[in-house]
Amino acid sequence: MRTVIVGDIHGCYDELLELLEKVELRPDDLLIGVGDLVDRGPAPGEVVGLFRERPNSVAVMGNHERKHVRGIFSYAQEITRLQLGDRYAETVDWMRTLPYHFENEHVRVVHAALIPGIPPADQKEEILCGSTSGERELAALFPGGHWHDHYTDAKPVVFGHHVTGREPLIRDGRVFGLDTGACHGWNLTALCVPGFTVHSVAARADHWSIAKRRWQLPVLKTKPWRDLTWPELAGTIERFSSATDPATRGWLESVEEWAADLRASFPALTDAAYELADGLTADELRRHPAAKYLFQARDGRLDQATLAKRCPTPRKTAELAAALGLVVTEPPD
Ligand SMILES: [Mn+2]
Repeated sequence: MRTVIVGDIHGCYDELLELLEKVELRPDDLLIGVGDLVDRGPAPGEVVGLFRERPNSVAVMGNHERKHVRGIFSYAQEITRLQLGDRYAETVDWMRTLPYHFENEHVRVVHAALIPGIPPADQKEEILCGSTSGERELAALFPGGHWHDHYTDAKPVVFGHHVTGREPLIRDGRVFGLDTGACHGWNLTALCVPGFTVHSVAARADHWSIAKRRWQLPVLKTKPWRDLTWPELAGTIERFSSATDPATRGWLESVEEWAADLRASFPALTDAAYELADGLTADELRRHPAAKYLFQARDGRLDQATLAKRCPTPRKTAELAAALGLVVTEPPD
């Protein structure tokens, strides 16, 4: 029985299958993923499925899993959420159960790092998995160097997290960095112990570059456009302004137009409020859904600036417009 440890897989399922074939993985071999099973690559669900369904398999918590567990959504996590669809919530529940380190008689495995000389069980999760705060702490502890430069514990340590290049980082037969950038089109690497042999397969594509383009429009469509404030809305459009795909560009332009139309409706809304306030009795004003604006209009105190302040989002603007009996444009589908 061997222990087969695989570096950051990041949804590269075809490469994982090829690698496991190459090492001739047997059912009684223990398979360990160093973490970052998901994000950036094409098939996170399949990778997770393999680790969950195969007996003798362990996945260590990576900083990418931890982001999902903590609900921290950057673009890569938004893509994974869409890729997993209905299975997303349940997959994240599984991620919650992942250990932050693994150890047997041959090796210890962590996703990102550990402080030499301290047992993994006594270390901070942030450091083990390489979260942003853990990285900061490590950088302060080892300025200008790496934690593993100082690793002299007897038991070999295996990790991923930092891409070491196309080749793994191997030092003194005791330090094994296995992230060889599979999701960036480089290699997926495994270490087999107790022989400590290293095996790699070439990635089939620069998966992350492809995913970034391919999922742009679907991710954009999941943004809560109606509930973003005007500055947030402009900022979101700005963040995607380098999109080159014509469908994405076209869609962003129609969102921009929709937002501009809504904001251009403030004078018309103000006018409508004055007109309505003129024709209604005090009692009717009180019962009106736009009562507070109508009372201000009746007293001549409603101006566009006040109205704009009360309409910080598209939804608020559309709701007021509807209350005042005006039709405003709908956002693009
Ligand atoms: Mn990674």
